[in-house]
Amino acid sequence: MSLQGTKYLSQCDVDNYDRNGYVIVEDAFYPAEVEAMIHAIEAGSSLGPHTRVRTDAEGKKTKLAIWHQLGNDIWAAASTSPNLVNNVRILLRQEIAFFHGKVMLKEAQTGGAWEWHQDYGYWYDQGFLYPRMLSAFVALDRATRENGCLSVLKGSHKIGRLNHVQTGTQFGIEHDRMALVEPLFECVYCELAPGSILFFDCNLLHSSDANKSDHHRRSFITAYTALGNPQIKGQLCADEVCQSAAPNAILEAARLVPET
Ligand SMILES: O=C(O)CCC(=O)C(=O)O
Repeated sequence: MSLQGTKYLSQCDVDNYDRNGYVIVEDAFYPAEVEAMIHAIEAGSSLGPHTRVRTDAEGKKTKLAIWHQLGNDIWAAASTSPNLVNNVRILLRQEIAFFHGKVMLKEAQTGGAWEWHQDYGYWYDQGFLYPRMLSAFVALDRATRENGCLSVLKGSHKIGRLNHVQTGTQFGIEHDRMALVEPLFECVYCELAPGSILFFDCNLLHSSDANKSDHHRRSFITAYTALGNPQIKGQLCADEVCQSAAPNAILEAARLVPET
């Protein structure tokens, strides 16, 4: 479905999300907003101190920048964009808190894979009691099979949380269990145009291949929890209502909107 302005997910989209574990919203961000985010990545600005490297099973590296606090920059504006947070409220059917945001830098020819995993495989260990959580993957470059778009196992969120083991410097599903699970579900390659969003349940099995193309695959992923999801304290905290930014906040943060 396409947002075309300020439309939100319909009941049919929510039903599809419940059944399949994911839903795609095409063209949710305007090209100028996507360009502003790409520019922010290329300029380095606020991402530098948050950037880490993760290694896949074959030793290939992929970079990501992750933050758990909303600052006062383009990434805070993007993470709280109405297209994201109001649709997350619709999908979770309740008030939400921001958990974290990431910029994924899967570089041309070198960017590594992400092994099959569930986000709740990580987040359970980070102390969240209920899997009432989800991620939103926003394509900044076109995401294709060749450059390592996200693959999802449709409907696999219904299997519940599986154990994760270390593979490279990532965590993934145990090999023997994955061999059993994979043939049970349709694998969908989520090819996305820049500015499109893939919302997916925290128990949906997903992975992505290495980038074998000459084009970067940069994306922006934000994670949210239902507000009030009990959490073991002393860990990463997500317990404040996530406010929605103004519709033009991304362009304002990039100083592309003239002051009046
Ligand atoms: O960016 C990717 O290719 C995979 C990211 C991912 O699986 C995740 O953040 O959970």
